[in-house]
Amino acid sequence: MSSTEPRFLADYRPADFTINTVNLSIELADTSTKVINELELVKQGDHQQALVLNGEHLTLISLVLNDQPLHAELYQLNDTLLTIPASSLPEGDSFTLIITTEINPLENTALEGLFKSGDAFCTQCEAEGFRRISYYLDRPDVMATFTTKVTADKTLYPFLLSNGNKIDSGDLPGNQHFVTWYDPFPKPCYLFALVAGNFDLLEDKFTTMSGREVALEIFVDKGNLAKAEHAMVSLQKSMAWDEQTFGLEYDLDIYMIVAVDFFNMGAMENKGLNVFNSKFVLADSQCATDSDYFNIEAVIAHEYFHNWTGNRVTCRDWFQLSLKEGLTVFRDQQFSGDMHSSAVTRIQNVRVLRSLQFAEDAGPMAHPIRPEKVLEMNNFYTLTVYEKGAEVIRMLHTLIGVENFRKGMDFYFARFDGMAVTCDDFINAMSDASGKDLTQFKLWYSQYGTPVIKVAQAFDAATGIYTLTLSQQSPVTKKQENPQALHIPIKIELINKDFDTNASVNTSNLNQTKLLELTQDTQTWSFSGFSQQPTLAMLADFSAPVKLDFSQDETALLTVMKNAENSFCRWDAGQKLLMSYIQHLTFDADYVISPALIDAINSMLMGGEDRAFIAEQISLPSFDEAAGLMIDIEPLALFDAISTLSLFIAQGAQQQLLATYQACQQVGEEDCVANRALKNVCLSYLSRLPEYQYLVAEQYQQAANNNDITQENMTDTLAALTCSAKVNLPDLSEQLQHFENKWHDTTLVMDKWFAIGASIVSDDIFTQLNDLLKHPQFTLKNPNRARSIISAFAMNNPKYFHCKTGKGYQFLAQQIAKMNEINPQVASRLVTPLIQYKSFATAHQQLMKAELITLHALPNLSNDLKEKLDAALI
Ligand code: 0A1
Ligand code: ZN
Repeated sequence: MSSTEPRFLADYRPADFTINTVNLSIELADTSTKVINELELVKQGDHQQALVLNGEHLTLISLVLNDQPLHAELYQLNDTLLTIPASSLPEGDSFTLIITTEINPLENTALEGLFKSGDAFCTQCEAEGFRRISYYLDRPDVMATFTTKVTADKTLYPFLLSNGNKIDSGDLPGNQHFVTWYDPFPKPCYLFALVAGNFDLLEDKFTTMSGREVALEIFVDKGNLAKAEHAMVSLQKSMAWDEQTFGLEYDLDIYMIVAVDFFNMGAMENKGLNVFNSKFVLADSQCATDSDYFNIEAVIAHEYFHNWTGNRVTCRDWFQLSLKEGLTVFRDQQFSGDMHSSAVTRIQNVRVLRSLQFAEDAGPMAHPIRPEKVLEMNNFYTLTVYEKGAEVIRMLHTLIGVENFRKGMDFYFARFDGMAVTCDDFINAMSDASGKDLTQFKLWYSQYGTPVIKVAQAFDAATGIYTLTLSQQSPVTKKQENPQALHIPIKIELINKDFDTNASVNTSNLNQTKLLELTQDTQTWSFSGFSQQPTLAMLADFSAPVKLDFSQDETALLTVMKNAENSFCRWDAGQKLLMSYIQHLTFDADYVISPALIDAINSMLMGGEDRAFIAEQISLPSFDEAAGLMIDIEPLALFDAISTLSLFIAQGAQQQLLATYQACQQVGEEDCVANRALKNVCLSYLSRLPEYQYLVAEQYQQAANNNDITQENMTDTLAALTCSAKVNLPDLSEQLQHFENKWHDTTLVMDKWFAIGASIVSDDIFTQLNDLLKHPQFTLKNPNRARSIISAFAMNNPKYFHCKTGKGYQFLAQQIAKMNEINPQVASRLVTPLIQYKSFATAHQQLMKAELITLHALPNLSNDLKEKLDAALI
């Protein structure tokens, strides 16, 4: 219900009033929570502007200005704003305003502002949720110190939490009690948080590098204490890493994390009181997979790192969101790489970027990492702002080097601690620290779309000079008619074919690694001293978020796969080879795949790489990754092409796949994560062959019934179930029944069960989806649960999502329509696969578009959905 007018970056102006202190008193009750908000306001400069406060879904009880009641005729109120004209404001620059409102948390299914998650109260204020708690200057450049008194029933809500340090508490009549919190760090209201509930509490501590002791507290639903241990260890690792890597120390005496089941996003970095989707906190060996463990550590780190990059230095306005998000994602990716295999972490990050962000950047909602026009801010928590934003920071890191980057971070904090700043401020700090001119680099913040780099090579045998010409092109569209050349770091490796490909040692001096800075439309580099044309390995470490227009033949790709030093290039060459077969098969189902592929797969399986890396090497590009490289996609032909290739590899490499599967099963504790990863990729190939399908049943039986907590891990159970669902094996329904019986009481595990159910590759899927929707545990009100059917189907079941009757699109649209009434933010995220309709072949485009038109006509269309549908339907 926020304003339906778009806002523009170009219109930014500083606030006419600021707020020094906020004194909140919140008396919690399910349907009528009372909020008393006492503000100390300061007029900025000499002006006669009205004081305009944001507020939505609030019932105003009273206003008191400088201790005098403000009567209704002296202010204006509408659905989104409270306006006090200059004529009603007191003389002088400072004044106090006490606003009393009432809100209804129980009815708040949008999960923004104050809402109930199960039996607990909790808040979500980013980006503009505080205005659903009280009238306020709800913008990130208004920073105030908050004192928060929370009052509630003592039995139902023994824990009353807010930001900062606890300064007072006590009992009140009627079984009520209160706790008062004071946060000494001025903050924008989007970092405000409140939680009240009855939890189990895991406590530990961390001693900072300067010797201060910080209490660490993780609050989880009753009975889940043991499941918080991994999160606690992850937090301690994150705190230590940020001290070691960036010299950044935690600043309050207490750091709290609360896990809740009802949450729109992953987690939220509220000062001193993070609120987490329970999916990113709870894990134990029985119910979590290896990727759950990995993701929990990464999200805990991400939120912790925000304490400096986001909270101590925050954003001037929401257009600058990538200032905190791109930088913090970069930091969490570096952390994950340091904690695990940096090569595999990088590959996984690139997979996400290429499969999902590239599609966003080519779709109707494409925007620069610093958007210029926003209707609903919640629509801009995107892969572009986060993941491409992190790639932009990574390019900076590559261009100026690790030491200058660290120096730039030091400059940034020295200049801007306690302030709300811009992306330009960050880049300027990096430029000043490194002495590098980053003027052109800043274009990455204002241009959108994935640049394409065209590669041309030449070799002069007489002189031994190798010449490389690179041209760049960003998309030209109506919104971006004249894109400029970007400053792009291109890391390459030149592989000297002369050397013995069987040599296992001392290859390093034979390859040359270069960092090229592409700054013009077209640029040429020459390298001398080659007796034969070297083989080019482009984009080492994926040094820039670009697409390549570069066709390398099979021999060259095999050379890169074998001989590049850069692990990313070795992996990427393999993926290119696989992708070329997928492309051929999409256009010609009878295309004959070269048997050389089987040799390549076999040698990867037997190669000396670590097993997690091999798992990535032999995994096929996903449907989305492949789609990202095509135009006029025929989704069913693409699905069949991937299946054909998968079957071809399974048949051709079956012996080595089986041998590897068995070898991975034999190893003990050491590298068990990598072993499971490789084993399960092998299983997914083998499950395509009837003679090996017994392995899936065996693995399910063994893993799902193993109650030895030292060995149990849900990875193997889920991998077996996924194989059963993808191939629709006869044991599937029995396995799903067994799984449900075992886990029906565990919410997060049941989300996995629903997701498997929605991704079954079966002609019966629409009946099954309807059964799942009718399951007693299904509710659209819990976003994780809603996504477990709806997103799982749209993202993981391409064969039926894109079925030619259009039923898949219709299913998604029907669920979005329901969700629009319940939770607009989640509804708006669900629409992503439909708005990208223009990348598909005409028949699919039409079916998808018809659903978008139906949605556009919905009676209560939210701003969130409207912004996307408008963009998609022009
Ligand atoms: N800042 C959080 C993510 C977040 C963003 C928006 C939310 O509600 C609209 C909730 C969380 C992060 O980056 O982790
Ligand atoms: Zn973040």
